Amino acid sequence: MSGAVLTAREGAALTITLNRPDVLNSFDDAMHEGLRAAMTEAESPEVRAVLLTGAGRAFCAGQDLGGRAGSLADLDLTETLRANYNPLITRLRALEKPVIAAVNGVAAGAGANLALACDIVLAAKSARFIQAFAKIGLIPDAGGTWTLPRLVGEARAKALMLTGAPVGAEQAEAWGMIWKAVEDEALMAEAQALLAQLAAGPTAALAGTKAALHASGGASLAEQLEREAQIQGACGKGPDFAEGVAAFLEKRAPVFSGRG
Ligand code: T3D
Repeated sequence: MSGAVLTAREGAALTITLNRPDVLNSFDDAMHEGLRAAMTEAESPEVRAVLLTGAGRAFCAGQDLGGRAGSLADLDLTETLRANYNPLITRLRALEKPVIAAVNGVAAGAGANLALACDIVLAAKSARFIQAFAKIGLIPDAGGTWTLPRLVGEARAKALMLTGAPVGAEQAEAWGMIWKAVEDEALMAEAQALLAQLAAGPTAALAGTKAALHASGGASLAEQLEREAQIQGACGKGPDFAEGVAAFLEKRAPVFSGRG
């Protein structure tokens, strides 16, 4: 595992830390390589919930612009996105377990859109989200043009992306862009508690919930009702449904296996 990305397992809970604090955890090749390895670890069946955060004072400042100095004639950003950001966002969203982002500081460019691709976003009150792309002559990437308008509507997404104006965590919460803004000192404890809760959850049902929600945007009500029926059918045959019902009837906390 590259030092640019750290992973730590506690039981079924995996914490992934972006670890280039001197450059605000901006993406270079080592970071992408480390994230590919971390995603492979996240995809293993032993992992049932994932937390993504940043080392130091930032979450992630997007692409490392230091590596973009000088002649850019040979740079093919289409291929860069296809090779790095696109698979990362695709894998993150498709992960069959919940992914929490603990946004501990500024999240800019692809760093902002990486955070927003996670399932539940907690942010320190001092954190900011910045669609920084227009300031350097690029369009938003890492899925931002898809994710942000779905979260906050086209009017806000467009203004944020065309101006590069920062959004503070509390504003982001008020707009429904993130789940919650948390006092800075409380962020990691709250995120770790949520991680532990989700890692002990009915993993297949949580994965099914994600899948159903993700499919809903492009589906009719009839299609979505049928999708719910299919996924619920599978959940109904699994041990976690039996355990959930037994625990309810026995007035105790459920112990989910996460196996279905
Ligand atoms: O090229 C491709 O592959 C295409 C893909 C693009 C995806 C993208 O993400 S494009 C967008 C790239 N990111 C940005 O444009 C953001 C650049 N950074 C900033 O605007 C600011 O740093 C922040 C608003 C994020 C934070 O500001 P502030 O004042 O809190 O910190 P700072 O002083 O600007 O930065 C602290 C250090 O981190 C500084 O280094 P120094 O002076 O201490 O040696 C700064 O240069 C460095 N840093 C911050 N962001 C980046 C970075 N170094 C390299 N790349 C960065 N993105």
